[in-house]
Amino acid sequence: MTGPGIDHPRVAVIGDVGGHLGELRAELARLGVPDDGRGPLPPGLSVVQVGDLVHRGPDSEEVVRQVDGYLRQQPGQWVQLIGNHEAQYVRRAAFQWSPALDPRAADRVQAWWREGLMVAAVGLSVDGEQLLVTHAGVTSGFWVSVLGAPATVREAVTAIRGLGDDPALFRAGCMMQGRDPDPLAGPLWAAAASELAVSWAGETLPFSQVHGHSSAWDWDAGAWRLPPDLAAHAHLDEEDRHVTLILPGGRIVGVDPDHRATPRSPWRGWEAGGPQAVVEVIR
Ligand SMILES: [Mn+2]
Repeated sequence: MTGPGIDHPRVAVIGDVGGHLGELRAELARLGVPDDGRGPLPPGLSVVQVGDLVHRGPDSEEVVRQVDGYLRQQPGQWVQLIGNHEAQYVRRAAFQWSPALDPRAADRVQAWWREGLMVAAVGLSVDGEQLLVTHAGVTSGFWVSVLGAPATVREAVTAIRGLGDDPALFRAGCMMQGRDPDPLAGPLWAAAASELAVSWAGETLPFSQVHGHSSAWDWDAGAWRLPPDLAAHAHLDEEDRHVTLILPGGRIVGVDPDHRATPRSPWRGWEAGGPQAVVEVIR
């Protein structure tokens, strides 16, 4: 049953938090979490956090502690995706980051992965639109060559989770290698413009996607990182700090607020649902 006054189902996809506890709590408070965003998730609200919870800001350990509470106490309402910064703690580190998480927080992140509380993909169905949510997005090359071109979000989620610890999942692209775009950059690393968006140019998306990690818009330069033919189909939402690329078959929504050592403002999660909406989380 849904309707006014009832806690209707809704989903919020929260972008890269980067260790900014105050930013996470402010957004959770806005979504209805009591005690200034420290309390339990309210009925009806599901949160998907796209990964990169940690590292850039000052409070990574406390961010991990709060999320650990949701994953342990309200696992049906918090979906934690793995980002390249969490991957540092579940396998051999791909890059140097200082300061690293303290051992207790690192152990928690490792346990999330081991216990299946942190995953690489989740699906959403919102009023019939199917959206795949991953940290960095699934490129056309990865979709075909690694996943076998699944037609539905449900199949894509199953295929990505079935990869387990396969190195293909963790394959870094141009952001690590610093050179040409890699058509097989994995969904923890694909660069939003040169690897993700460009890979789908001229293709038909099998389904929509939501991702964090990086943005097709350069917030500092105030310019698209996209070639002009793709930029013509891209939309910027400066209030929410979202970027949407409309392509045949669906859309690709980027929700990374691009927090650095200092957080960006304003920003918001990407929300779906409402009194009339039909929302399903596809795990
Ligand atoms: Mn990332």
